[in-house]
Amino acid sequence: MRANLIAGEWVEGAATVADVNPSDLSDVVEEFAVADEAQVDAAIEAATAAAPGWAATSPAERFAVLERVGLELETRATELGEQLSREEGKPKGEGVGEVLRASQLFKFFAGEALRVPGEHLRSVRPGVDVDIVREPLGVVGVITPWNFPIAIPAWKIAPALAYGCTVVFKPAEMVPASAWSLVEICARAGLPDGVLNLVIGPGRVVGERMLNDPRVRGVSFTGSQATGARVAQALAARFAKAQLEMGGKNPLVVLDDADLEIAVDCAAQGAFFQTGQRCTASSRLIASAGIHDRFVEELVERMRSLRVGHALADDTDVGPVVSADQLEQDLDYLTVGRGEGAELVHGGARLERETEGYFLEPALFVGTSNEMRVNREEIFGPIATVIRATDPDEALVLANDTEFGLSAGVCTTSLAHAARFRDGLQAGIVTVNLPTAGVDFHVPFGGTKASSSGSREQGRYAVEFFTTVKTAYVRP
Ligand code: UN1
Repeated sequence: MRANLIAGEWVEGAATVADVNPSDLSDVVEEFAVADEAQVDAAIEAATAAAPGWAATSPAERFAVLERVGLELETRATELGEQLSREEGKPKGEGVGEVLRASQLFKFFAGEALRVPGEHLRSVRPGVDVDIVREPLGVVGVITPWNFPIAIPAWKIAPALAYGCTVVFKPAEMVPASAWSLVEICARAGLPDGVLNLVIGPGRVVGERMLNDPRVRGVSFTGSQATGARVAQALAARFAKAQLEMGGKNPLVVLDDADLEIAVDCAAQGAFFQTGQRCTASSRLIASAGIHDRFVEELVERMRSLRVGHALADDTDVGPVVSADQLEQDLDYLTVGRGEGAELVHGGARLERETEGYFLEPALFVGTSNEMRVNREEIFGPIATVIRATDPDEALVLANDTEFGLSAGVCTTSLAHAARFRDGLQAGIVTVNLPTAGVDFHVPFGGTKASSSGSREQGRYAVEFFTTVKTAYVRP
């Protein structure tokens, strides 16, 4: 049993939660302590008590701690990557890659701790100076989803610590092992007690407590739209800051002049890798009339070659769906799509493997219209749709006809089309001849419309959320 970290102490809970391997339901990764309300309060209390001390540390001290975390993550990438794949189900290579990304995030924000921005101006009043400084927000809540068990915690916790905030961290209960390992590494890297607290438990207990406590000055959340709305409401009611990353229904437009191989590669990776369980997944493939049939044919060919299996097997391209609930949701959408008249040209079958797991064959619907539910709602599984567009103009209209705006891509060899779609796509992230998913660690991440709310995550833009601005007028 692995415990929660509160005020520098590893504390057990009244209950535990089992971390089960979705590739092999007989394999329990570990049991984890579940925090109750009093423990969440204690974690908030500890983060509050630790806040002034941590805010007062020098940039060099914060740099040193974050860099140590980054280095240990890098050294242990294989071990932690396999643990991640075991608990979440993404193939080993992607698990290891994700741990390396977490390492890079910590190293990046180690550097950012050294260059917290500020400004010095002369006042409009003679003899007065103006200093504009950024101060830590204070205690922040970090609520993370199950699909990136270490990278998303890293990209919230690393900037929080770099900019001098203290943290109460609630990871997804389905994948606590990666979160626990990250916190354990941080604790050993020299963080003072209470600066980072881990409270594993359900949203209705742990999350709610954090949302309603006035000492928590902001919450950075990635997860579903419904929960995001709840977070936003609770925080708005007490004027605390919210940073929300939610769903996507990301279009990938394939124009007649696209390089077919690149387009198929982008679609297969973007739609099906990591079992389609990414908010940046290319779930709506919009192909213009002149390339549509060839694109579908080649994509189906590629799908046939994808090996679905145990996340830790060497030859697996696509791992299992994360849970029984998620699998049920995916299967429901397959039924919904068929009912709406979409044609399933490949996949959608539950697959038997040596171990009992949630294996689902990647599925492709064609002949879909943008009005169908399978084109409006985020499925979050290995299911993509194809919409036929008459020309680039219609493709752009279809791409933008969605409530979401996280990521959007276009495949084209025309510079003019590339420029037009880069400017015209309504999304926080736009890609040209690249998958809509799989982003860099040193530049901003986030969306428009109903995908995101609050300031951007990652890169130097992360400073906006984790700090407040103080304007000091000084007459020497
Ligand atoms: C990526 O595509 O590399 O939950 C990152 C998600 C996103 C992260 C995607 N917040 O899928």
